[in-house]
Amino acid sequence: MNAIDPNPSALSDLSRVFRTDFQWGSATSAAQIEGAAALDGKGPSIWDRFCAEPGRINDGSNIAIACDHYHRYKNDVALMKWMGLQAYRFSIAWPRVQPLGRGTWNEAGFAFYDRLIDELLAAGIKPHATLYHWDLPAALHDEFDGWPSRQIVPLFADYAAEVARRFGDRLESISTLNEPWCVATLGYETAQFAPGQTSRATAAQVSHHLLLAHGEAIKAMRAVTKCKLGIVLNHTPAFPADNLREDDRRAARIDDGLNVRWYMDPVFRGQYPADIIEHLGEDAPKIEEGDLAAIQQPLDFLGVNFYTRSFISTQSPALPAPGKQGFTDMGWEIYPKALTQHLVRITREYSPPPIFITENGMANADTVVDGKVPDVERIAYLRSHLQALASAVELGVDVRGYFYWSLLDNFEWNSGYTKRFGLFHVDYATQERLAKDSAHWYRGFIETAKAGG
Ligand code: IFM
Repeated sequence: MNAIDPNPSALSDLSRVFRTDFQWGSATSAAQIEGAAALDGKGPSIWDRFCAEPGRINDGSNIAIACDHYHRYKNDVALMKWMGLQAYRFSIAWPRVQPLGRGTWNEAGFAFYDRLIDELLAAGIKPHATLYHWDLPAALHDEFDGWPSRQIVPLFADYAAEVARRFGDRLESISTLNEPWCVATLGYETAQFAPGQTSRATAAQVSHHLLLAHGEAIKAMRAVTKCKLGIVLNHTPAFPADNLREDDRRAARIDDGLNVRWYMDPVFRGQYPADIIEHLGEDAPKIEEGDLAAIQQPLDFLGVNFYTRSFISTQSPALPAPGKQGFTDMGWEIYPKALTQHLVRITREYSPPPIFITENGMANADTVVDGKVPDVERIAYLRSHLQALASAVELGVDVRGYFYWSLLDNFEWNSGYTKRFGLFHVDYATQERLAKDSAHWYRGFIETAKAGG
């Protein structure tokens, strides 16, 4: 029974909507929590570099220590077990297991993930690994510019196959990429993320190389493992601010094309959307014969990361998002209804394989009050998004799992440590973890779900 929820019977009705084998989990990524940035043979990543460039990270911080999960993973798995998590999504730092991004493997790096996976399995938690959550080995960037170069494609496939060969029998799933839209657009067009470049043409080429690397990695992994394989895409559905304005509708369609269809169409239909190719004009990527067939590999699941919607206004000044349910500490509108609508839409348009919500969560200005973190906003966010997910399931969407982002407060990329997404509060000075009220709520919800609602 959930001690901090005023309406436990509603919770049990909610949890009953989901399959009995539904996986309730939480997610993190290597660069954001591990620390140990130069330990045991790990090579530098482009994010280690980016943090060292003045002005790139809002609070001037870096990822040298982060949540020190590298040393505290046993404790962190114990926290997951306490919460009753059935699944945990983490990422493997490519430069930890292959410091130069090619050539020699770093056995000490693999040993860390080996210990982590064993610890999770011993706790009854299914491990879901992601191969690329943005920490490219810096050596690949130095040597030939990283993702803008096609040379990276076979190197990523080699790395993927090696991970699959070593861990495929113990992992529940392997995702190739996390949020390629962010890698390409924020890393190479808007310069908010590493490596901080500002060219739309480069970003478009990067997106193509990411997708190609995904396809080649899936092929290489299929040859060595039976583990379930997929990709994780961030979807921010676009809504015209004024449905009666053709400009708004057209702009929303382009936004959707760049964020959703640019990745979904090649992965599930083997083609890029024609309107976006036209929109990019001379900046459209160079695509070689056979590339699209290579990208369109059969997948076992689709990971969807959902946080908010885009509210598209072409007026000047632009109409602001209404935010009737508020905004998160990132300034993102809370709009759970879009989750239902979007899942129904992609199911209808793409007939994807089973879906996992691989990320969903909110940043909140949490503070510790008398030894507790009363994050009522996060409980409301979590509850409303689980309700939206349940509605999608009732409308026929095949969803198999949900991962709250994130287990711990952690390094929020260019926002540094100023944004707290965690179910556990982290005191970065002491590395003490404290279960927020939302962690207690999620624990109660999972307990209800496990008991059959
Ligand atoms: O922290 C990130 C994560 O690394 C990728 N998806 C969005 C999260 C919140 O911004």
